[in-house]
Amino acid sequence: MIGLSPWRRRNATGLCYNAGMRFDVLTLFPGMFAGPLNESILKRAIQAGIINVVLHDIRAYATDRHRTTDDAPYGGGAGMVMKPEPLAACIRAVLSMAPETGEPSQPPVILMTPDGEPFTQRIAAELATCARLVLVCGRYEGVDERVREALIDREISIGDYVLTGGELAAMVVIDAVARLVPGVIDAESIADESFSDGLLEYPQYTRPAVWEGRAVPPVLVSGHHGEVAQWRRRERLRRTLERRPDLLARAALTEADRAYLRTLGWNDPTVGEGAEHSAATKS
Ligand code: 6GU
Repeated sequence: MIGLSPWRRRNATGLCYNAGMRFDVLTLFPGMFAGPLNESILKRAIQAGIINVVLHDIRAYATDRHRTTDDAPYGGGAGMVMKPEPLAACIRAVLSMAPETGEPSQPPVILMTPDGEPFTQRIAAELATCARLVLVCGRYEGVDERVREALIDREISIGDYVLTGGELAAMVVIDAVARLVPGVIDAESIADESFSDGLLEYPQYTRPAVWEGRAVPPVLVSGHHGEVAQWRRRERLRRTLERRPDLLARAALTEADRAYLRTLGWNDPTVGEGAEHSAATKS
């Protein structure tokens, strides 16, 4: 285990954030985590002591000779269910492991499961304010419901498809949360990115200026910072309208944004009879 003292600070906005963060992962397959944690940004953050990932093998908490962790479902049906005893013993053992210093409360215990709450950037940001998270990876057809009732605080899914287990989903959560922990990547990339303001990203280009006959948009090499900013904003709006029009309803849009979107055929929900009616009833 890499030593790390999770402690909390408050920034100017009064929000809690961490100087470091610990993830405890409970899994039957700890080997699945070696690849993602040993490359690139997560590797560097772990080496720097900014994040700490502690893997716990649920099978080590099985007490029978065969170290059984699953059993057939009551009522019949296909597949196997994770037995309550080894999983509960593992969760309780992890919760009893004293944090190194200063942690104010018990960490949330989160079950990775396809019937959980859909994971979003908003949830990633919320989880990134925790000093410590406990991620439980479900396997087989599911987890005994009584363990969920007794020991699980929250259930998260990473999308509407079925994985063979929660391990890849836990890695997705660790990756999305870890990059929001101060010091893991530079703050500017976070502030700038898709989803933080509800719009998709603008297209990016790097050298050469012409590649296989395709030129970079001239505005980007013009040196006019104001025009570059306007072009990028419009590209974000155009892309979001084309690919994810559902996001526009919740995006932070200026009047200029709305005017531009209308030139692209967007149906502005604040313009028209419904909006006029609600404005009239409010005043
Ligand atoms: Cl968290 N687990 C599994 N097994 N499948 C999933 C998932 C989680 N999220 C989406 N599909």
